[in-house]
Amino acid sequence: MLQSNTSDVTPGEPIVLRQKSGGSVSQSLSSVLGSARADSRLSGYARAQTLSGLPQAAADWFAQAAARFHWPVRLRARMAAKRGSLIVLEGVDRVGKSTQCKRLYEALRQRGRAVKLICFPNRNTEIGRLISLYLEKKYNLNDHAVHLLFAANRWEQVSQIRNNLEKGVSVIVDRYAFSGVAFTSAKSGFTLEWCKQADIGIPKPDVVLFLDLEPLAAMKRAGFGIERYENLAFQEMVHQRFKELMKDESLNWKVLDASQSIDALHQEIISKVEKTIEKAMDEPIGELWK
Ligand code: NYM
Ligand code: MG
Repeated sequence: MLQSNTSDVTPGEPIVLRQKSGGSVSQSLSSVLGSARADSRLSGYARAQTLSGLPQAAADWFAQAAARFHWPVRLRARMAAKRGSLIVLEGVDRVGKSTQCKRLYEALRQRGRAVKLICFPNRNTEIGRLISLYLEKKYNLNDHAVHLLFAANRWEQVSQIRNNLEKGVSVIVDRYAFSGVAFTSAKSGFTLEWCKQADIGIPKPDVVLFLDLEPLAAMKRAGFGIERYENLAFQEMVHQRFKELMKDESLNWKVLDASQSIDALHQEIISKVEKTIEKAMDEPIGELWK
C-alpha cells in the first residue's frame, strides 16, 4: 500500500509517498500514477535522485526498510500530472497590460510555478512583421485581410500553447482573440459575429482579466497616440465592444479596476490567477467560442 498526495500535487511541488506495507517504491509507483509513461519517469527519478546509483535490488531493499519503519519517502518530481492554465489579459491601449503580464510572470515563477509569457500580435513571425508594419502605419492593408492576419498570427502558435498547457506550464497571454474582435468590430461594417469566426476553436482561456480604464484616462498615459487605432474616438468604440464580449457567460471574465496602483492591481491579479490555476488543472482544455 502506497499513499501519496498526487491527487492534489502541482507541477514542481514535491510528491510525497509513504510506503505502508510490502512492495518496492518503484513497483508501487505505477499503481499510484496509473500510466506506464508516468511510472517510468517517476520511478526512474526515484532511482536517480532518492536511491542514487544503487542497483535495483538494493533500491528495493532500501524501500522495504523504509516501509518497515514508516519512513516518508519524499520525491521531487518535475512531472506534469496536471495541466497549466491559459491566462489572458485584455483591455484598451495603455491600461498597463504588458506591465502586469511581466509582474504576474515573475510572481508565478517565484512561487515555483511553471509559466510562459506570450503576446499577440507576435510581431516576430512573418505574419507578425506584416501586422507590425500595418500598426506602425508603414503599410496599408484591407480591414478584412488584416483581421484574418491577426487571427492567423494566433493560430500559428496554437500547438505551442497547447503543448505547454499539457506539460503543466501555465501560459500568460498579453491580448488574445478578444482584442481581435473588439478592434476590428470597432470599424464600420463589421459585426461581432463575423469577427469571431476566424478564432473559433483556439484554446479557450481559463480566465480573461479585463483591465478596465476609461479611454480618456488611458489616453493621458505616456506613449499613447503613436500607432494606428490610438485615438480617443476609436478606443471608446473598442471599449464598448469589449463590454459586449463580456456578456458571454461561457467565459470566465474578471473585470479589474486599472486606475489603481500597479502594486494593488498586481495583488488582485495574482489572487485571481492562483485560484484559476488550482481549478483549471483538473479540467480539460476548452475550445474558444465552440
Ligand atoms: N490588435 C491586437 C488588433 O487590432 N487585433 C488583434 O487581434 C490584436 C491581438 O494591435 N492597438 C491591436 C490592438 C493594439 C495593437 O497591440 C497592438 P499592443 O499590445 O499595443 O502591441
Ligand atoms: Mg499598443
